[in-house]
Amino acid sequence: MTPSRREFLHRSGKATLALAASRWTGACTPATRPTNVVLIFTDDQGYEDVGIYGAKGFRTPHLDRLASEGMHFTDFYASEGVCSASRASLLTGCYASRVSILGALSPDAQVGLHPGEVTIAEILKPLGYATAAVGKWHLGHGSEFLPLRHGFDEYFGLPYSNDMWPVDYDGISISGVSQYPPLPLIEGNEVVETVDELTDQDRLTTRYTERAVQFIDRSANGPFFLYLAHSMPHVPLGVSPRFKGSSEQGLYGDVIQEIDWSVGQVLEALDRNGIAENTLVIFTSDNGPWLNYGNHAGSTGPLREGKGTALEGGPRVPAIMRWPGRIEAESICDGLASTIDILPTVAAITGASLPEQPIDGVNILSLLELQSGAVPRTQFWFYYTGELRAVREGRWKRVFEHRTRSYVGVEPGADGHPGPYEFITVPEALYDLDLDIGETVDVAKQHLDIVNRLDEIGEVARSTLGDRLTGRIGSEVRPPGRRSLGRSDSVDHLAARAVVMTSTPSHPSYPVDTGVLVDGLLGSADFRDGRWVAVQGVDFQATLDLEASVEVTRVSLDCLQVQSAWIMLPHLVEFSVSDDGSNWMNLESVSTSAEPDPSVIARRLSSSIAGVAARYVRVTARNHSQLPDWHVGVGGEAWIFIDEIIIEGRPLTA
Ligand SMILES: [Ca+2]
Ligand SMILES: [Ca+2]
Repeated sequence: MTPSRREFLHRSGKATLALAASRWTGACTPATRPTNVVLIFTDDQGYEDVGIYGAKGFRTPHLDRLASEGMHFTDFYASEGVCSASRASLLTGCYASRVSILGALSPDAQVGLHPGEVTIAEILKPLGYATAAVGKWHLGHGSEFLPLRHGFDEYFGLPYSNDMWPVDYDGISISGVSQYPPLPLIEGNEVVETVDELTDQDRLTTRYTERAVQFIDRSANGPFFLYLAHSMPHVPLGVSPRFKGSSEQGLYGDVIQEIDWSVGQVLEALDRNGIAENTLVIFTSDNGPWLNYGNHAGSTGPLREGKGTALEGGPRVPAIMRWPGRIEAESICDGLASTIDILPTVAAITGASLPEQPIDGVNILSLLELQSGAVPRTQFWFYYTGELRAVREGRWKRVFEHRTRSYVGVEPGADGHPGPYEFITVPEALYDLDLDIGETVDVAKQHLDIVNRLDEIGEVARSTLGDRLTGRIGSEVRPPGRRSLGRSDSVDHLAARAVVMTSTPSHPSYPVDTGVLVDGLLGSADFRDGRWVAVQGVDFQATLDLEASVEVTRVSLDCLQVQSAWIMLPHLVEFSVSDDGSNWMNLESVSTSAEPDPSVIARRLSSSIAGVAARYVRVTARNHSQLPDWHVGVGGEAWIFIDEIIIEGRPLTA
């Protein structure tokens, strides 16, 4: 392995830390004004895609200035290499698995950041901070999840990724059926425009910047928190005309140069208002580059793989923090730190209260202040969509065997078109990131004691936050916010707590006890909420024993439809009742038609009868088995998701 520039940075960083610590004697005066916080978050910007980190083919003078006036980090991690998970962590100080925001939420997602989760904006509000979110949100797009519900006074931006739109890779609108609705631009909770063309994408960075600067100008007198989350440089790339062709690299470089200009505008606004001294500015990225986009993707430098992986190129990102008078100029931090540490650090700086619920972040003020020997973060857990793929302690990274996307050995796309992924199994290994930042040499055999210790850390992670690789359920996982189906959460009826016998258990991917069918609780729009019994490609039958005869007047079955997730209403539901368990009386069946319908609904399918004495009730839900012709998954196995079997009537009078 040839020594990389990163290794050089690493070594020089240690020297700088040591030097700085000796002349940094804590002589700073206490801030007389509250500290403002500006958090700039870019999308898919690679570890190397800032001048000071080694960018090639474009320049970032404003980011480099930010670093020269503050600190930049060599070992800083977004929580996961994917958008929604990363953002949930940034704003809550929690690993994404703790708050159950996994992957990248799609426009038909029925979950979002739980309204009870506490964000950076929410810890600052009680202190009188003005708060604004500008740009990409991606933590749920319904008004119940948008920034105004999470502590922000104002919001302007896209609710999810800018490629979730009905436009093809050439920028041409898709004429037929698209997976995606028009891409909304949101002000507050309202859609004010749609982003329909590449020229609309071109304006996003400048429009976000104008909003951010307006907010700073308006809020300069009081403390404020600005969260500026650029949609760029996520594909499809867009750049304003004055930056088009401005870099040697091409469009990606142009886009970064406009983001850099944006950073300069923010810094200028702080200077103009005389508040640079009492403002902490943080710049980082949500995950590594989407490498199969070739010249429309960034670079990880020496790191292995990129976005969508738990190898270093996925979560390790550039990070710069400036806080004049408190963070030494031109300092470099090679301590372990993460986006999840920003919330507790901001809390420590501002005196805000931490959330009452447990979080995973730690206060890294000691790193910012170059306190000698400070190691506020000793470990990092590399989750990806619920899988614990690796853990790090100090210089050591223990990778657990897992399947992953890979960009190695496949030809990337170009000019806005993606190339394919490879999928590989990464074997378990131990890497020494200080000597081998590229994760190339497994040193597990030479360090069995370290392997054992990191395996124990992995076990702690699994028991706390779960692990889909080993089928573990975490004891501290909290649920996501779930979109309401606009109805009560519970229902009272005669079959509550009846004995249930079913033709099949719920599918192993949705391991739900069939007792949920009569627990009086109704499922939400989130089919993963643990309240729906799921079967794929087969019919489902349940027989209830009410343990005594009752007078039944109506039998109903609650069924979910999420066609985009291949969940259909049963095409037929049959009902029958019996008083002795052998003589059955069929009630009227209910059929549904399988028409295209994008709405996520729960339909209660019912059959009424004149009061009949019955102790047993049987419900049979007939599946489509195969998805119909019009469905994108035509011929594939359809799912049905069913929940409560509701028995109405009255007890028999003696
Ligand atoms: Ca991203
Ligand atoms: Ca139920």
